[in-house]
Amino acid sequence: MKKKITELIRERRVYFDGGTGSMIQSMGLEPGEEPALWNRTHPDRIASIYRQYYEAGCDVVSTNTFGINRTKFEDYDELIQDAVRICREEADKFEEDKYVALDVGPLGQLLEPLGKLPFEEAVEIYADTIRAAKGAGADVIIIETMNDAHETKAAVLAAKENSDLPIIVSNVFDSTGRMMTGGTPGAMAALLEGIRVDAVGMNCSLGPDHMVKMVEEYVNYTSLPLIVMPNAGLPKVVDGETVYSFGPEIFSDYMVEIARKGGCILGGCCGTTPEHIRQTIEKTKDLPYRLPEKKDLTVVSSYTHHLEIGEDPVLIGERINPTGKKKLKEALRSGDMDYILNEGLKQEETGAQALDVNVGLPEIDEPAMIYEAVKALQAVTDLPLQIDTSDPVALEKAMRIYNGKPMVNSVNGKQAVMDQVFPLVKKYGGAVVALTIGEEGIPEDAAGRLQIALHIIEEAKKYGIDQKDIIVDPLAMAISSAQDSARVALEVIRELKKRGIRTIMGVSNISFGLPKRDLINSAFFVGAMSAGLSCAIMNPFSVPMMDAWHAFRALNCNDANCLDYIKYTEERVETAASASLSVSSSGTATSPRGGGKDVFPTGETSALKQAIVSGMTDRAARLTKELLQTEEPLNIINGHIVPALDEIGKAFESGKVYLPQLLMSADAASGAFEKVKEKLPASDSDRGRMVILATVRGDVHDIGKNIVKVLLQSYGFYVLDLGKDVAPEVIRDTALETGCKLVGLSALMTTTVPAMEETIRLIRETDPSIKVMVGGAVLTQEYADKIGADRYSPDAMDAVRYAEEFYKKLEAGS
Ligand code: B1M
Repeated sequence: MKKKITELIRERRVYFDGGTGSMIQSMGLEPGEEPALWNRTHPDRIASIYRQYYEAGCDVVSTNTFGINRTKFEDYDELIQDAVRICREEADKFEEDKYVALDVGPLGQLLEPLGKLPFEEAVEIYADTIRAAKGAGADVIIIETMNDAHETKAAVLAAKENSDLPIIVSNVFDSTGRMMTGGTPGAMAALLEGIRVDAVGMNCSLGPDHMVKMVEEYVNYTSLPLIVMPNAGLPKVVDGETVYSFGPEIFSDYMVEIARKGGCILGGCCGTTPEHIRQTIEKTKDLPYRLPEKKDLTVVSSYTHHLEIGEDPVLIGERINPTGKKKLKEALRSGDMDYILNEGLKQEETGAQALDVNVGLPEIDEPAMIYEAVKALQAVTDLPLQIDTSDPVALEKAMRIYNGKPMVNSVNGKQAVMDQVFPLVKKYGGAVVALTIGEEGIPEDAAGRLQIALHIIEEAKKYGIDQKDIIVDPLAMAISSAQDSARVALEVIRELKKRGIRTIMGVSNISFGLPKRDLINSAFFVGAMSAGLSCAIMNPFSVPMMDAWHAFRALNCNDANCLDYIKYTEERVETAASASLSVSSSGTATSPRGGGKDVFPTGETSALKQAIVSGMTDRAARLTKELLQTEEPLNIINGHIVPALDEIGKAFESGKVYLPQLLMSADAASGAFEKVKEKLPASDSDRGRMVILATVRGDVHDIGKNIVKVLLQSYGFYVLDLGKDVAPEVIRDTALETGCKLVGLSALMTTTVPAMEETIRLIRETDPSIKVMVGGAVLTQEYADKIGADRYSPDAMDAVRYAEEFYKKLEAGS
């Protein structure tokens, strides 16, 4: 009987096929022709590609369905059925067991907040794809070439909810080791193992040489079989033909290295052929085979990174929790998301490594609010989130939209609660906070609490949830009412530590009802860390608590060479010099890094800049409105908006922030600019003084061009804005058709300046009397001269000056 593919992978190395798209191209795909349509128009050729791969020795061949979904093809379902059916027919012609993988690729649209596609709509589109393949004969689903964590999660959820087939997921990492939206192998391993797929790995983008290193990294994190399908190197165009740098021999030599380092499922991507795979199989099939060892790592993740909960105590910011916080309660009631985001960002700034998110108030719709809060927070911070709710509906909503593997707060030893929470953890993945509360309440002694913890762990196993994903809270009860409660909690931590069980505790509760609470809290915190506490839910604005944490880490060898400690003390002294540190009896204090006070206080000159850098669109718009009462519109552009974008641009360049943050900042800058625009003097435009503006081909940066446009308009020019990514021919033709004699071009990337040069050349060839002014961050006077521009404008005001000069001369007839 044919084995399930998952069984086969457990036994031996399994081989996938190589490039399908590049094979189709080599078989005569016309420029502009859709490869997907070949399932109908050239089924024989598609069958031949499948056959060649099976003959080369592949166990599994992926269907020609990579780009098919309902947003691209009306008859997507028929195209998918055809592709799978043809592959099945070819597979069944072989005596050995051959497998068919339904190939699912990215949708080609960015998900919210980066783009416009809502997460649930993405799930639905993928669900239609999965359903369309039903009954056609696929054995496994491969979700591949995914470069965004959130989209990957949408595809996996759709697959799980609409099919029982095994799921393999392959992401695309670039040469910096990250996905387009910033995710690392560690982040993807956490997310995908949490959500329980059957194999993980990488394909495309890099050649096998680069992938060797990525394999080394990935095997450190995953316990699942690793799939590796590199390109045949980078493509080059030689004599009009696309050529890849690695032929079958070199490619397969690298694949030997990949197999030795832990590749369990091997195949190829763009540019690889049946011969690449045949040689790979020949050279690797007899190499020793082993699955990655099971990792006992407790991890949670965000869309960019994973956070390990183990020997180095982790700080979880407790401030997004309305208990005892009047302002947060008000914000929740009025739906003031900015306030919540600000609390999150301040805690991040102060050193929190994850954020607890609790928005429960009796009078609000908690499921709706937690969904919005998680969505908004993960748009501005990449700290992992701890979803804190006792409402299972709210929990599911938040876990579903969360872009990573969350920490879930909480479950307890009551059967009804475990029955609600564990199925959700099994489905969406998560590390669960297990409170030591049983059917009879909280045992007073350590033995009772330990027993509950062990019972929760046993019960979780029934759902396939490992001990590593249970983090036990021994519960810190106030010593003012039960004095030995600190001692009991520490004993539970020590007992759990002996058994290799991770622990978590809300530390501050211990001092409830006592004065100078931070004194008690920080002493208790040190005691708990010494007993082995893995993570603390605490107030990162409390200086004594942060002091205790830094000092403990230095003493406990968690902080190599005490470098974090030294940096912390330097910053602490600096801040203390400018603002005296005070510890209030409520336990909050001004933090050395600015926490405890609003880091973006309204009215401060840096507030708008900070809001843009943090990607807070509503806040940026509001602050701009306020600033406009005291500052000139142009000052706001040059003094706040542009510097903020420069700062985020630098952070992006140095790899400190990733594309999502860049996009959020761009959005916030555009929001701020919209407000500025309202205040710029409106002027009757004069069609006789026309300027054509465009961002050149290949470049989507249009914030600067839009500023130039509005400023020109406010000076009375009529602007014909052709938008962004505009082809040279379109710009030239528009100038000719309208008779406009002044064209403005914007380009922000070194890679798009050649398109600017080409546009100028086309315009010159057709009408040398047309003047072209150019601008954009990458340009210089020298560059502008080199590409033949008439004017280089370093800023928008200069563009206005040049347009004025130009029309003055034109009108004077010179
Ligand atoms: Co990107 N981006 N970006 N980006 N982005 C830059 C330009 C970059 C320098 C960041 C970096 O790495 N440091 C870098 C280019 C590197 C290079 O080529 N040397 C870069 C990159 C690499 C990329 C992507 C490739 C990232 C990726 O996907 N991996 C990608 C490219 C997409 C594409 O275009 N094909 C990308 C995408 C994006 C976003 C979509 C996220 C977003 C753009 C949103 C939008 O514009 N709608 C974005 C942003 C915001 C930036 C930065 C941070 C800011 C750009 C900006 O708006 N500045 C930028 C870093 C930086 O510039 N510091 C960066 C503010 C704006 C007012 O300035 O446009 O210069 P500027 O305009 C000024 C003047 O130059 C002048 O007047 C304006 C006002 O004073 N001016 C003119 C401009 N045009 C003029 C025309 C004139 C006259 C004056 O006459 C006609």
